[in-house]
Amino acid sequence: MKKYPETPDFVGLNAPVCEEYSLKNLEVEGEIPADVCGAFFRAVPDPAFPPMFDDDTALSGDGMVSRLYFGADGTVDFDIRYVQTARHTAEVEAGKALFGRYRNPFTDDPSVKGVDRTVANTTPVWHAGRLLMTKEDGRAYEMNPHTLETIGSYDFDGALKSETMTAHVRIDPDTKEMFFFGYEADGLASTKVSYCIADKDGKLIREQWFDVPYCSMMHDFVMTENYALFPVYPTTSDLERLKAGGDHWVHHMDLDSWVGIMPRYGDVSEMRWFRGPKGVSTYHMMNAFEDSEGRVHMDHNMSECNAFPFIQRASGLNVPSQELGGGLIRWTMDMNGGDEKLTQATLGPPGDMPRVADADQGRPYQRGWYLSVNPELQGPPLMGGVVGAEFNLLLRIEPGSGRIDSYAFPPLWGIGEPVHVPASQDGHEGWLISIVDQQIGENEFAHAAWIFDAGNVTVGPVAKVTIPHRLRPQVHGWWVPRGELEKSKRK
Ligand code: V55
Ligand code: FE
Repeated sequence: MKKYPETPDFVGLNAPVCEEYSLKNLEVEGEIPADVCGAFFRAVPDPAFPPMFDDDTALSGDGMVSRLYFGADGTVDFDIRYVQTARHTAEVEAGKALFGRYRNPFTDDPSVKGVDRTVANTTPVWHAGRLLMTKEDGRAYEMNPHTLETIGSYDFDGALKSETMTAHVRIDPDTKEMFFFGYEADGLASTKVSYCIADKDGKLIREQWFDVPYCSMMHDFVMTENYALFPVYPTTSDLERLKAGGDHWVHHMDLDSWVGIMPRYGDVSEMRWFRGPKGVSTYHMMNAFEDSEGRVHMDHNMSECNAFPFIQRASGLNVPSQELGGGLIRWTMDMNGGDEKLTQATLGPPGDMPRVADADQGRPYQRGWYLSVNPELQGPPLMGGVVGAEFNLLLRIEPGSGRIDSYAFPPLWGIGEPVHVPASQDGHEGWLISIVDQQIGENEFAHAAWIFDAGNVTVGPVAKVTIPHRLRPQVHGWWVPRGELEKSKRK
């Protein structure tokens, strides 16, 4: 039997768990706020079989959907199930891995040629009463949000032409439309990007395609009230390299970054391109908005180089995470001006996993939250997650005033991306829920869900829910209030 490699992607906190299970009535310390009633869905990559190649990345792990359910009676339950992707199903039948390198089908076992190879492991997206497990290299899988059973690959009732769909959709808080895109829309290393709008009922009402300056790993995008923004960073693909069995992505320090901006209900021919700095890399945008002078501001967790060790290796780069630089960066683009210039300002320290309240999407906003690394940590961080070490600092930032509040974790602790739960009380900033991991022995870990008052993170959690089982680190999550879940199309 092949074994999992002894690499950071597969050991310690990242050791595969490979188990579907349910836990009822979890132990709660403190008081769960009444607003916290509903489901915290999480996407967890967990490779069901040792990979074909020992240098594989945690990003290729089979998607699992997990749900932490906060009931109206104060009980908390936990469930986790594999997404039954075509890929997972084929590998279960064979009893071994059949798909090769990250996003390179030319390295697959010939028996699975043509089989959908997405692992649906990045974000559980909730829209129009549907739960979709997404990954940017393919189409989403629809899940039953009550049973966590897989319904199947999702193409918007046959309407979607794009072969891919981002894991980072944007939902307008007023119209409830879902805006999304897909890069490599018609195949590997392509410069074609789809831009799509689904109405509040989930019907695909618009799909247009455009070309980007080069094929880029476009992980996220962002909307304002009037515009769609498509940031492009210089991590690029190449079909010949893929055919030769090479890496999907190489990062280029000497290549420009770009932001394409078009009216959100406009035509792709109206796209305007703004040129950003060379060599920079961003996975997630916190938000974007317009001001009264016709400028568009985009706040994003930028670094000076691609943060993923496996992409750096493929690019002949070796920049340790503490030297990645960047920060929470604001790029400002003047829609009245005629040139391609943008200006850059720093709002906060480096970090990732940004959040704003759903109601603030695309609007001027007073506060946001993201994760960072505690510069004063007197000991080792917790190794694990997709970039090597977990974050250990929760930040609340007021981009207007520059005020930053934080909650720091001790050595050997880590925190996953929070979801934001709105408050019913006027003026209250709501709540944040995150999975918190702690290393308690050589190969032993403890896990809990912590609930913070979003407006007062410095005092620490108001409640902790113990999860008495090994958890592999999640990528992204989504909060679905109970009322929304009940309205779901699937029972
Ligand atoms: C990311 C995650 C992915 C991926 C590409 O967080 C980028 C960034 C979990 O999979 O395939
Ligand atoms: Fe992401």
